[in-house]
Amino acid sequence: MALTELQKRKFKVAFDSQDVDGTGVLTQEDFQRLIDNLTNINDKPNTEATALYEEMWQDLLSKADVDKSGGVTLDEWYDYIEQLISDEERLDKYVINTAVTVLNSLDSTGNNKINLDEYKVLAAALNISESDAETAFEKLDKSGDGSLDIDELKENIKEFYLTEDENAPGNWLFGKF
Ligand SMILES: [Ca+2]
Ligand SMILES: [Ca+2]
Ligand SMILES: [Ca+2]
Repeated sequence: MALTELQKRKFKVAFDSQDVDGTGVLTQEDFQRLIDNLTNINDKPNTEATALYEEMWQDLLSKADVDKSGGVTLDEWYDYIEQLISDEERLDKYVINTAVTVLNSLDSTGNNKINLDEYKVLAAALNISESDAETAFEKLDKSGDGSLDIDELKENIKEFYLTEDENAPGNWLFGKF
């Protein structure tokens, strides 16, 4: 199953937001910077979230870096996601891990939900503009109660990877696409 044009567009946005230094390759340095930005909220390092993000990076590298160059190119990224989304069990596990990790690192108030201010920390780390972050948050908050709970996170993450509907809210996970 080949990726659709919409999927390629979205997955490139996800790739570019994680390629912090803009080299066109995802490396340990990009992830270290992302992890630092996402786990040092209120100047308190979150060691649990750090460990989870490091595990995600190691998993990505071991599965996506086919030529063992130490980095993941856009083509390697596309192949990796294509495999990920064609394996329902693996995708479900990935979606849950991602949702838990994001919630764990961003929920500074400890209510198991992410509000707009907390989402903006993620958006800033991923180089999403403030106005795009506001638009994205409004769409991702499907219940419209001003926060994202674990179920909304899981739904949106899964939708981001799977949907072929241009208007699906989950498309906005990494901002404008
Ligand atoms: Ca890079
Ligand atoms: Ca590589
Ligand atoms: Ca909500």
